[in-house]
Amino acid sequence: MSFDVQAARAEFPILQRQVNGWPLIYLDSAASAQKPRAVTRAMTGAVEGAYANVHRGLHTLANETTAAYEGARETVRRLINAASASEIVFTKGATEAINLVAAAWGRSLKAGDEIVLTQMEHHANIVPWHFLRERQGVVLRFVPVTDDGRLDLEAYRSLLGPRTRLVAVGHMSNVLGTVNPVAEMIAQAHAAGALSLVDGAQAVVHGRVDVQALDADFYVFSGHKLYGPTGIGALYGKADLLAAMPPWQGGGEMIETVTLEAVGYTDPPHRFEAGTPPILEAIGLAGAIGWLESLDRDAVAAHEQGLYARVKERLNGANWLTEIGTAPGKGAIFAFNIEGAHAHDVAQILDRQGVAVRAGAHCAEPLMRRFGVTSSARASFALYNTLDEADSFVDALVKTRTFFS
Ligand code: 7TS
Repeated sequence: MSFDVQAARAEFPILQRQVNGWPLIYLDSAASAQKPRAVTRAMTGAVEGAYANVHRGLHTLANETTAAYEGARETVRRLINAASASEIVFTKGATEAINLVAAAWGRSLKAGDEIVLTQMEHHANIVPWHFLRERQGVVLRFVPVTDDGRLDLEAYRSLLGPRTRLVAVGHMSNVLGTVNPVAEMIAQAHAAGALSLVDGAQAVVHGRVDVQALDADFYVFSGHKLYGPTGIGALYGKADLLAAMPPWQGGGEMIETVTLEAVGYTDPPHRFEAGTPPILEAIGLAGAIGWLESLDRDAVAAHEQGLYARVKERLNGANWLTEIGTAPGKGAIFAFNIEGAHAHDVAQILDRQGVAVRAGAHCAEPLMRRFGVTSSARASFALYNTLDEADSFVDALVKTRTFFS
């Protein structure tokens, strides 16, 4: 198999848009990806064909919708090769999934227990752990980042100790593009008697993930970056860990029995899905995953790498621009600053040329601080971007630079 980018683009009507009189060049997919027709089709199909609340009906539509919702869980299981669909908890996204683990699993942590994080984490994988520091006296330790944007693995090993309870690490940085050696890090965490949580919000989009091969204890991601809808994401947790965890939110669907005196909780995953879940969003996510699985994902990854390589090649020798993150094997994310220019101004001038990039701290303030900047611009590539777009982006950048020199 191979990958036909034009055929893929045809599935994304929004890519036909003009922006400020230019054809849209959407390079902000790391923030949120555009959606293929498979997503709209799946969601519209449910709305117009089979919709009711899940799990609680004895009528046909309720049963059909429940089957579709639980089918979506099976699709997510397949995507990350979990052993069982009951190890997949639907959440609002990666952020909510990490908050769930911090609140439910983290509740038993004691003052002095340690969690190892890294300097390159998204705030979603920092702030929930700070809650445990503030509320329970948990100690946070951070793996430093090298100048080229890798984790200092020697420092990581030295941070692991008898009090380490959890290592929580991003699989792929949303700023640097670095792909971290999580399998190796998880093995070392386990050797130290600690559990692992992997933030796969970026990594799951660009490569195959196998939670069993990684031996990850928890793995989280968001649907909207994976070409799916907003409002849906997943928490994978090993069956025995989820089974031992107390619930987080309470309400309908997560109970076994309720009396005026007591409650009994149901088994995972439903124990962690209080209330009416994001039914249509889960069905839409399954549509996105099904569509993605119809592609040759290795060829897609090679295509994305080719886009990044083209930008790098075209900018070779450009001394007016500094890239943040140059680790070997990094993914197709290009964070940069233009000398003498604020990233927000760069993004606005690019927007006037139809090019959508993100600018700011990318919800990674500790990482920005590590590199001595307060913000950067960031172009992030998706499977629907073309080499022509990569060229146009560089042309637009060169033009943008003239405003500042
Ligand atoms: N983890 C990583 C690595 C991310 O990149 C993001 C979102 C999240 C967690 C949070 O995901 P959410 O869907 O729960 O919000 N990253 C970005 C970004 O890079 N620009 O906007 C959002």
